[in-house]
Amino acid sequence: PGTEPASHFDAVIVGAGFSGLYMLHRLRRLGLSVRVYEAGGDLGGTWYWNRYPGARCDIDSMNYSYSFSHELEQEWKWTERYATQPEILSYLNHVADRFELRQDIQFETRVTATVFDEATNRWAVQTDGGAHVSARFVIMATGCLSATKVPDFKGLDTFQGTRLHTSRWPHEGVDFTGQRVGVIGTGSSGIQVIPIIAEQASHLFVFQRTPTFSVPARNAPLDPAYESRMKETYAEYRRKARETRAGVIMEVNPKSALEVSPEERERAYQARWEVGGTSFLATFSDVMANRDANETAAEFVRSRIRATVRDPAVAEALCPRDYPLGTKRICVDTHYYETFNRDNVTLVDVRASPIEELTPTGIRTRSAEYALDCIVFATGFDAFTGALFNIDIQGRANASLKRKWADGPRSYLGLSIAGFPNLFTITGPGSPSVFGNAIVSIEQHVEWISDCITYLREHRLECIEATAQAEDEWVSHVKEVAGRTLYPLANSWYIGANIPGKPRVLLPYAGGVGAYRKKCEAIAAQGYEGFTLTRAGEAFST
Ligand code: NA7
Repeated sequence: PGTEPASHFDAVIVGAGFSGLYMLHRLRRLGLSVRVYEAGGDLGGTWYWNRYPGARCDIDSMNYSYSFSHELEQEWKWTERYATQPEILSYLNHVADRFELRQDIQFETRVTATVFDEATNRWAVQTDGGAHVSARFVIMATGCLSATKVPDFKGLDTFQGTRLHTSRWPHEGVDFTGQRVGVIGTGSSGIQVIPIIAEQASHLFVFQRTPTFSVPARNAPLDPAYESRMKETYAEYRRKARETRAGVIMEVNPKSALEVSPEERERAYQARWEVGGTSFLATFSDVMANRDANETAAEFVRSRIRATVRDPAVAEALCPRDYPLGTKRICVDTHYYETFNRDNVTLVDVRASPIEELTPTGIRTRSAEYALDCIVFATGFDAFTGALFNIDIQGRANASLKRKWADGPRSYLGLSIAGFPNLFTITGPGSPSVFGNAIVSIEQHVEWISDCITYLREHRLECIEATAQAEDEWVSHVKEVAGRTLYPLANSWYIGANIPGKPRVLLPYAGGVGAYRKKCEAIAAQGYEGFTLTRAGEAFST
């Protein structure tokens, strides 16, 4: 950029989290002019916003990191098995410094609209700061869990105390000492923040609608021997991880949970429970595939809850029953269930007695009123589509993405959308991103997109766009694979059930990270099969 602010870019990237930062790095290496717009005051995306106490990744730190730079992965030192939010944020800042990324990012700027101009084959991009720029390519690195959700409770704005959302936590932190606090929500965010607030608050009320399955994290300082072993074989390890179902290497027991004796089953679950973390799901080969097998794992977790929580009625209320284990993302906790043994913690079952309204002084359920100084919403996100719909995206003939996706998202590979040329989504609906280690998917998407842009340049092509037929086939395939899983049995954000009125569609692709990668590679190798490629003035489909 010269002295005048540039208004034409090769690419605009929306978002400066894990996806946007790596996308910027790759496109700059191709020599493209790039501008990143980021709504937050600084980089980090998920790890910028989710600053609530106890926020950690549920994938272990040696896996939840970039693999694209050998030097980076060798020089960075994680301190714990599961990294905290501040540590992941400092890692991303280190990455930004190391690859000099900041200069192309404009913070505190939200993209409000982007419209495709068929005359010039360019996107016009508008921001809330009043900028109007144009770009050949637009890459949505907006994240699948970034648009926060606060339920539309009656009286929401009348509450006079402090109202917080886990994903919009004040940077200066919050001191709950001496306060009566209510937490609404018991998903991953709730189960992480609840034990910590309980240690500070005079009283904590946990408003639980659906009990969650949670396995212990068994977090610990990173073992230096493990770290050096991993670093010695990192390249090979990462290569193998990319081929797995979930982007992480897990020892999957090849046996069925139903073929072994009850004693062997119990021993196997207990062993994984002791190790901690999500590999509990791989205790048997069919835990995530067969309802009866799944029930044996679910019952094991319930037995652990009963063994941990002293009050039998509270323990029963904490036991999930109405969905298979793992079909809502399994939680990974540190002393979550134990927290309910504290005298200053009360579990409020809002399934039995729903929240009717917020009042100036607290929360009123159907059967009781709770006086509170602070309400923490751990109520999650409008996943996958929320952040995209917050932008007015218009493709050919000013067709709006929101209208196109009214009955559920439609894309080709979760990367590209018919009628929206040169627009890419990273971890978009129809991609496997959130099943397992998101970073593996993010790197794969970014590399696929940058290879695609390289291909267009080398072949002097101006536009790439998914064909309607390829999109239809992908949407059917995603749906067909979803139908073979247990995921549709839960009311989760995976399936849009947490947002009133949202179409019930399994948003991520459940066919596995490794298989998906192979498909994407094959499509590219065949000259971008299923896409229409346009040389200025002419078009041809492959
Ligand atoms: P989640 O997993 O969507 O959890 C949200 C929680 O909030 C969940 O327990 C919900 O209960 C509860 N909730 C939502 N709306 C209400 C209302 N109206 N009343 C009572 N309770 C409500 O969000 P998280 O932030 O915890 O985690 C999201 C992902 O981030 C996580 O899966 C990881 O991948 C990282 P419900 O189950 O809907 O009955």
